[in-house]
Amino acid sequence: MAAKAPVNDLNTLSVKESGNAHDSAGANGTANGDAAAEHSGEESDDDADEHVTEATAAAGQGGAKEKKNKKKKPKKKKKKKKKALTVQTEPPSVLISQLFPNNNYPKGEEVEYMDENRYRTTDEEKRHLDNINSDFLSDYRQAAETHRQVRQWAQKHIKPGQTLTEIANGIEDSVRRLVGHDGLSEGDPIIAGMGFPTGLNLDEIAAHFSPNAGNKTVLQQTNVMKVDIGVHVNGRIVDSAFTMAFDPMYDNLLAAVKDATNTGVREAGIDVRLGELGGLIQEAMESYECEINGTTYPIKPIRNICGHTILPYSIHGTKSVPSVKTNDATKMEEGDVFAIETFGSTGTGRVYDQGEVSHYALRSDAPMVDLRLSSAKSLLNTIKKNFSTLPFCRRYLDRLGQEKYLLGLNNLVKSGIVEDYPPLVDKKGAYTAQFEHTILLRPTVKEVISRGEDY
Ligand SMILES: [Co+2]
Repeated sequence: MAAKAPVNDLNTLSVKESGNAHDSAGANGTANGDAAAEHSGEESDDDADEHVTEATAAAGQGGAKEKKNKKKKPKKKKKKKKKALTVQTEPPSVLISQLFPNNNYPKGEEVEYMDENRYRTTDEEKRHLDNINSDFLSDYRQAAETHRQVRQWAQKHIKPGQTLTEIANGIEDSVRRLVGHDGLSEGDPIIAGMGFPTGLNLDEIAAHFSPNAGNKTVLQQTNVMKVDIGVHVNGRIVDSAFTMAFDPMYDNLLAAVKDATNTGVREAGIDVRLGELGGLIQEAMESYECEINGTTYPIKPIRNICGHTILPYSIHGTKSVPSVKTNDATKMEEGDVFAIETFGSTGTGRVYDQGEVSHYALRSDAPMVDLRLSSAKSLLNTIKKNFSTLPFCRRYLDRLGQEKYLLGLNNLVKSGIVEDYPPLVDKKGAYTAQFEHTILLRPTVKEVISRGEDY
């Protein structure tokens, strides 16, 4: 999920003086969800061992069918346990904790630090720091594996002719199944599930669009669609996005942005200055052009959308990663979690708020306001219990059974308690693309937690 540039009119080479963003809110320390950690995998492991039939049935249709065919009544008799599923289904339905028992989730791509930080790979103290963070790492890896499995299924099955609503629901239902939390009972979405609303952004819409109830938009062969998916486990949010196009005419646009994002991921590291990193991203992006319907366009980085740090239960931390060169001398630090995201455009390279809002989030610095409107009061309670400061969308309120909440929601936005995130849009007729990874600046290595075979 994209962060707007910290300064509205972001002219090249002068964002802001560094210094104010130096309080390192390292993501490693502040585990918000210790109590919830017990929920993440253990139950399913138990199921897999002792109540295998239930586990498979719960895991998907395959299991359910098996159960039906076996007519044997005396359950006690069969000592031989039925095998729990060890491969993922299509659509995804098997718990990630069942595919990877004992919290042994696959690592992301580990990259050694360079130069003065090379010592970290083997340093005893740094290795110790790394080891005491095992809950943080396993939550992050579980969220990342969920992200990979769901998005790779999505990449295979999303086709023109589908509605954005069915695409979003397909992705979100899959995420919730794989982490084992349907998010329907009070407080459940906070344990694990969607880290933010699924962005399905077409053409000139760069970010923050997700269909609201009743949206009938159908994906077209000519669309360029950014798919931005957030998965969280105990508040550890993996934020990663890719772009889909069905016409090869857009290939260079996609290649430019993939290269720019990978440049940012590659050059990121402890002590790297954010403004300089922006310069490297810009250089990669601007080395491409793309011919669309007979016109050749230079690919511009969208300069007022940024990458960002991620904190527990909070998608936008205090630091931002520009995709153009700036004077921001703020450094990346040990323990930071960054979403490295870049957007390329055939348009102006600037986005504006436009269209109906779908994304919202409770502000972590929300003021104490005496709410007059009772609907706002009760909605705020629902938001706190189910999302805390995780971004949510109107569909997430709908599925919790909330009705006629718009007045209350707008009241919370006006009171400064909830922030709205309108769609971010370049000029009409422009095409935009996005790629994004989440990286952990561990004490010993950089881990590109969301890296997959696909991107
Ligand atoms: Co993001």
